[in-house]
Amino acid sequence: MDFSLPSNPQGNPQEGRGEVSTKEHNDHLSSLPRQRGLLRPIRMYKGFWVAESLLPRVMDLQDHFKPRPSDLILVTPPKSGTTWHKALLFAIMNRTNYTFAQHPLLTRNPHECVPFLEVPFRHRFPDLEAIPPPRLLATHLPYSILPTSVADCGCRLVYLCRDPKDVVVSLWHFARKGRPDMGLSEAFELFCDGVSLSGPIWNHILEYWRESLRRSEKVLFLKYEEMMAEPVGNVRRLAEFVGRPFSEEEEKDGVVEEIVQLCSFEKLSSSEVNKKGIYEAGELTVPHESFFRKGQVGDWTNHLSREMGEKLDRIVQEKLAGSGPTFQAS
Ligand code: PAP
Repeated sequence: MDFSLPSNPQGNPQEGRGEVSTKEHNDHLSSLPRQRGLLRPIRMYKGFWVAESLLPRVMDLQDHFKPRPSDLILVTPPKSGTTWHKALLFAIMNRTNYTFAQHPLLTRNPHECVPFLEVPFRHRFPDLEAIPPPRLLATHLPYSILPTSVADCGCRLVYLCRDPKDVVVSLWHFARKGRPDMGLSEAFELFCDGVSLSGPIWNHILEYWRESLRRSEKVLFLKYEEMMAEPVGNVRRLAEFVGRPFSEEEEKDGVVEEIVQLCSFEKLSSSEVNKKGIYEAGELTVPHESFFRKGQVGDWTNHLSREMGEKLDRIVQEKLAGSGPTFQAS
């Protein structure tokens, strides 16, 4: 994602535009409901909470982003396995370009390999136009905030979500490094009220769930829990979906297992770059190690009471109105 690095695995795009400050946008922005947010101030935009500092970029994307049919976009609510799936998709898409012994993922954080549409990296927005096809991109944006051109152009979306109980716990651990005053119960109540980055999470999930039913050949809906339970089978599924199925020879050579291993929590979290590196996303400076906490299903039971778990389950089930995905009880 560092587009100033000449050895960027996705090309060498120059500094992006991304600084739209038209009066119209600014007036609109300052009229939107505002909250302090867990990590940084957020505003309610088209029914979702978006980081205030990213809104000009989001509006700019809506007006100017030019998706290509060959694009592949990973979409996640924050803390649902983005870093892991950036790594998996990058490894799948680039498997003929690198050996596993000398792979970019051994020396770069996955966020450096796959840019977010809306998040700056080292104070710049990516110049999306300069990335050669097929572009591998990522976003936390809800479907209704994505530029409509994304659906029209027919590019593929991989959507990944996670049990909201584990999401809120992961989010709180991440956020409290910057906001030590934020208690878990306060973060939990805000989350239950729908107040979280790209939230309400249930609407985020529901929008992509519906789209995956409507356009299953273009929108793949995945859950963190099923990826954890069966990574090899699901990496095959991902490769097929993105139009790069594994050949018989690759299967024989164990390429699928190599990818799973390369992107595993243990492997990624133990690399030097992920133990020591820093991720700079505009006003946020985050140690890479913060993206690798526990990587487990059901860790919420160590932090939330049973009543809290039941409350969030009830809210999510009700909001998904019986028509969306379910999350395993743990
Ligand atoms: P982001 O939204 O800030 O990019 P994201 O990568 O989506 O964060 O989520 C981080 C979670 O994924 C962490 O979960 P935890 O707090 O419950 O532990 C992190 O540990 C987990 N994670 C990171 N890498 C992997 C991996 N390779 N396999 C499984 N889980 C992982």
